Amino acid sequence: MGVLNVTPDSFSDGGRFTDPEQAVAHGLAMVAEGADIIDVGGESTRPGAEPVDEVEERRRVLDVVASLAGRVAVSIDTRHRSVAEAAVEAGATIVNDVSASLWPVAAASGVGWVAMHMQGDPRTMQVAPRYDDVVDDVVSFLLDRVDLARGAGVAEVWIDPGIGFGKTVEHNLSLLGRLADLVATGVPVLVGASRKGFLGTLLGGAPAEDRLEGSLAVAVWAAMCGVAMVRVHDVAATVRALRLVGDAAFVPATVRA
Ligand code: PMM
Repeated sequence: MGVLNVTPDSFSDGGRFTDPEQAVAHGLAMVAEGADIIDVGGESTRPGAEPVDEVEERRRVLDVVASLAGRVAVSIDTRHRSVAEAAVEAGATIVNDVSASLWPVAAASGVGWVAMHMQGDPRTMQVAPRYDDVVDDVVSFLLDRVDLARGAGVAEVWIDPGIGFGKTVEHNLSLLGRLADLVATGVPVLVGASRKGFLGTLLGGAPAEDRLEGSLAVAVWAAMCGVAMVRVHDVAATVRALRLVGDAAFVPATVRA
């Protein structure tokens, strides 16, 4: 899944793709690099971000979704019902829902749905995140949401631990270390760690544009844990890394499968 943030203020690519033509071109470039899905978002959810007016969010994303849909599978990254509905109308086939609350939109329109875990909201989520056991808490939250969505008739459901959303570095590492627990639920798992802040911390303070090795390491680790999809900015490098490991003779066939 290639990240296409049509926002002025996302932490790593904010402001680069606010022009719809540039955004579509970047989306198609990621497809050429090997992305299967383009994830279009019009509201930054970075820590501390202020909410965006839904009219403005729709204005940012709809033309881009409409241009890309039909050429590639498009997901809409939003926590707002009206944005999800309009994007599906424009051709998006997955609602990538960082609020884990929009399954009724997916149920009503017959599209896929990603339930991502977040503690709190983007403005305050990094202030003092707390869990009993972060992995158990996240898994049980997500499984509750999966039941609700499936009960409402959503056929394609994904779960995502929400790396960086109300989580300390230790919380993120616990979730990544126990990705097998999420995979064991049997629900396909999506992980988005690309260029995130905890990688900067682990890489000795590296800025967002200098976290490629960390992003690739996590993508490869996630795939080897059985994660079905990774959400990334650096599509070409990620596809190369995943193919290298997936095709490499040193990886036992049982692990590759
Ligand atoms: N992370 C961001 C935005 N949307 N969606 C899912 N499903 N999982 C994520 O981890 C996720 C997301 C924030 O990252 P960005 O600002 O680089 O888009």
